[in-house]
Amino acid sequence: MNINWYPGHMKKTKELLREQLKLVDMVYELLDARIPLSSRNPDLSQIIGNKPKIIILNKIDLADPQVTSMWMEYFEVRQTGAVPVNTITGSGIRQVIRESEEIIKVKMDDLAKKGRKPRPARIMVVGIPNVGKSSFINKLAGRKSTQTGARPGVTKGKQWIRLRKNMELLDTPGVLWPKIENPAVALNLAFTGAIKDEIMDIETLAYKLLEMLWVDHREKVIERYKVEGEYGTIIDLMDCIAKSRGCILKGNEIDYFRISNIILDEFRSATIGRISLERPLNNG
Ligand SMILES: Nc1nc2c(ncn2[C@@H]2O[C@H](COP(=O)(O)OP(=O)(O)O)[C@@H](O)[C@H]2O)c(=O)[nH]1
Ligand SMILES: [Mg+2]
Repeated sequence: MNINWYPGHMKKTKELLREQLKLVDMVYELLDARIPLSSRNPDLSQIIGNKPKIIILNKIDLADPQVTSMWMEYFEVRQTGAVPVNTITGSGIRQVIRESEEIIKVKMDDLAKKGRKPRPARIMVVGIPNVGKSSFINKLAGRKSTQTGARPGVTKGKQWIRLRKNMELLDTPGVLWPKIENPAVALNLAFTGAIKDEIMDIETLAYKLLEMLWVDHREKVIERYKVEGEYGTIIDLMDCIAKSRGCILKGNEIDYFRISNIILDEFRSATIGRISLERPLNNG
């Protein structure tokens, strides 16, 4: 599982993030609700130091609601508030704003005590590619947002989005690369589409996905693809699904490429069902 971009980008990205983070008072860390640990960059806490942070569990519409509740508890126990969000519908956004206001108030009271003038709190969104940073920023900013442009005392060229009177968002989201030395993590990221088919070819990936689904979510596979409960091999199962979907080439060959794409797409869009790939208990 060689990923070419990983080692080269890692250091540069970290440095850039460190620079950007100097400008902000608070961080929104976006995680994929289906894989909160795999989508988390373990270096982040070291990079952001003691800045306040709100964890956003995004794409809850794709995750198993029961498992998401377990994750909420997991983060609560660890004293980091997490807010479940769907950035497509905007569900959870109001809670994010409410919790941010509380953190901002503490920060601004602190500044006031030091005799400093009040100013809007500056916030940055961080997360791995495809976790929903841009969608989140759009939903948070809404239509009323304005580009405030570069401000005095702040690095030139940085764009700030005014969210409300006391909040500004750095409009370049901080991109984190996931840690993917662990093959299970790499698979979770590939299954959910966080890393685009870079770790293996699409057919192997779909095979691995189907294998996992057959073990952990068999009833959903049976329901979706109207297959039997028993198969000799995963390939037999895949062939059966391919035939029922008309993925057949000339000469009666199975079109593995097409059926692989179908299975991956239907998993990623939760058409097969709302499935969480990580649970707090299994992952510690
Ligand atoms: N189902 C679902 N899809 C989402 C959600 N948030 C983002 N997406 C989708 O995930 C993909 C990546 O989103 P984007 O905002 O570009 O992610 P970024 O790379 O972190 O900026 C897009 O296709 C979004 O429509 C969500 O809450 N639910
Ligand atoms: Mg983006």
